[in-house]
Amino acid sequence: MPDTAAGPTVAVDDQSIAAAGEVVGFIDLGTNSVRLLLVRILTDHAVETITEQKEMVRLGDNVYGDKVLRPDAMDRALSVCREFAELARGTAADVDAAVRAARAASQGNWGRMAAADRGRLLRRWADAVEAHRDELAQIESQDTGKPLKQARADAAALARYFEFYAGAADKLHGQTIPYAEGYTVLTLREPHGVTGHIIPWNYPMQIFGRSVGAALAAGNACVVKPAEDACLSLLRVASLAASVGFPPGVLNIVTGLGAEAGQALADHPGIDHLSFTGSPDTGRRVAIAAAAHHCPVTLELGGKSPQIVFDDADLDAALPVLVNAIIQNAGQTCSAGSRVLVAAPLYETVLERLAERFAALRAGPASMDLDLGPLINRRQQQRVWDFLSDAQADGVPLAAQGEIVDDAPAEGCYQAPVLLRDVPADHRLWQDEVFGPVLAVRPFDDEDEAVASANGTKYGLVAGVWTRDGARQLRLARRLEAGQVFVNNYGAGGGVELPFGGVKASGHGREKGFEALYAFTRLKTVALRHG
Ligand code: TXE
Repeated sequence: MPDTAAGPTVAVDDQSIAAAGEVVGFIDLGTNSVRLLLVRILTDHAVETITEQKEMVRLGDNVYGDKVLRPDAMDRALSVCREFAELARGTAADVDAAVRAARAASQGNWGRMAAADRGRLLRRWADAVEAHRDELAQIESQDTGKPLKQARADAAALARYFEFYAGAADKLHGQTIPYAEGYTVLTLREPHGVTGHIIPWNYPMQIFGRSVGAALAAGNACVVKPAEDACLSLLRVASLAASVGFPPGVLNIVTGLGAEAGQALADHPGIDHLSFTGSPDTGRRVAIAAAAHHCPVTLELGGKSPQIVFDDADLDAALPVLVNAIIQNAGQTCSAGSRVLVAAPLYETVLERLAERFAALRAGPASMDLDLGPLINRRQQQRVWDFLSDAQADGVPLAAQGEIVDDAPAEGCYQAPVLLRDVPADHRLWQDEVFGPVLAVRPFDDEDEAVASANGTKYGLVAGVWTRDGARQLRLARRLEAGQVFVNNYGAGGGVELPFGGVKASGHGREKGFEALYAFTRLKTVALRHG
C-alpha cells in the first residue's frame, strides 16, 4: 500500500477510470486536512482510497468471500479473500473533525447559498453520476458482488435521486397560518444544520442518494459513515461531488467500522439529525445514542414483507414479480417480498409455477451477470444457512431451489434461491428477516386470515396485494400494517418520488419523495403581532 503522504496531490480530475496506479483525485471536502481523501485507481475497476489516517483496515474481495473487517476476523477473511482495497479506519477523532468541517460549512457559504443554487449543484452531480454510470456500476458490482445489471440500475437510481432533489430544493415552502386579529403567523422550513448518515452495504449508492440527496437539497451539511463491507462507490461519488463544485465541508465521508466510526457518529453531540438504515438491533443502539443528545432519527430497519395473492389475481403478471421481489440483490433488500400468502384454491397452481421459475434461477460471480450474485460476506451466508437448517430440522417442505453455477469459486458466499412451502406462521422463517434468497409460502382461506397473517410479524415495511377486486384493493391498502402498499405491482420500480419507511420494528420516519425533505428540515413558527 503506497504511503498517502508520499503520493502526489493533484486537482480533482473528473475523467473516467484511469490507468493502473494513476492518481485520479484529491478531494478536500473539509476545512481542515483530516478530511483529505485520495482516490487511487489500482486496476481497471479496483479503487484504493486512503486518508491521512494511519491505521488501515484491509478489505478482501467479496466476489470470493468474507469482507467483514472486525480485526479478530481478519485472518479468516484473508484466508478466503483476494486482496482488493484498503480503507481508512475512521476513529472518533475523524468523526469529530468531519462534524466540525460540516458545521463550518453550514454556518458559512453553504448555509447562505440560495436554494436554487443548491439545486443546480445537485443537478450537476446527477449529470456527473450519469456520465460515470458504467464506472460506478463496475465499482459497486465488484465491491458488493451484485450482478452488473443491478449495479447499473443502482447507479441510475442514484442519478435520479440527485435529479429529483435538485428540482425540489427551491420548492420547499413554509406556510402562513390564519390566526387572531392583529397577527401574521408563518412557518419557516430550516435545515437542521449537520446531518449524520449511516449507510448499509446492500445498496450503498441508492441509500446514499435518497438520504444525502435530500439532506443537501434541504441545506444541511452531511457526515456519512458507509458500511465497512461496501463503500468504494460512495468514495467515487464523493469525488464527483467535489468535481462539480460542492464547497468544502459540505460532504464528509468517514470510512471505518460500525462499532467505532458509526458509534462515534451516533454519539456525537454536533449531529443535529441522524439517518440510519440497517438492522433493528443496531438501529436501537444508534437511536439510544442519539437520544442522549436529543437528536432526531430516521430509522429504516428492514422487514419481512408479505405479498397476498387472491384467487382473482392475474397470475401471469404476479409470478415474475413474486420471484424478482425475493431474488433481487440475492434477497439482501430491505423491502424484499420474503413471504407469499396464496388463496387456498390457487395454492398448488401458484407453487407449481413458482417452483418452475425457482429451478431455473442461477447464482454465480457478479461478473457473470446472472440472476443472483454472492451474499455480502461469510457472516451473512452463515445467517442464511442457519435459517435453512432450522427449516430442515423442523420439517418445512422444500418446494424448489435454483443452482449455483459450476464455475463459481468453491469458497465463495453463494446461495441458491430456495422456495419453502407450508411454512408455519410461528416459524422464524415466517417471522424473521433472512436477508437472503429464501421465499416462504403459505395458503389462506379468507381475507381476514390473510390480513392477520400478513400483519403478524414484528415488521411492517412493504406489502403487496394481487387482486382484481377494487373494493378489496382499497380495504387491504388500509388494513395492512406497512409503510408502503402495492396493488398489482410490487416496489413500483424503486420510486424515488414515493415516501418510504416502516412501522413497528421496520423503523420510523420517511425517506424518498418530499417527505424526506421535511424530515431533513425543522419547522419554525414565527408570530408577528402588528395590531
Ligand atoms: O447490519 P448493521 P449488518 C439487516 C439484515 C442483515 C442484518 C445484519 O437482516 O442480515 O441487518 O447486517 C453500521 N453504531 N440489514 O450487521 O450492523 C455499520 O457499519 C453505529 C437490513 O451489516 O445494522 C453499517 O454502516 N453504526 C438493512 C450499518 O450500521 C453502526 C441493511 C448497518 O450495519 C454500529 C443491512 C454502531 N454500533 C442489514 N454498528 C436494510 N434495512 O436494508 C454497525 N453500524
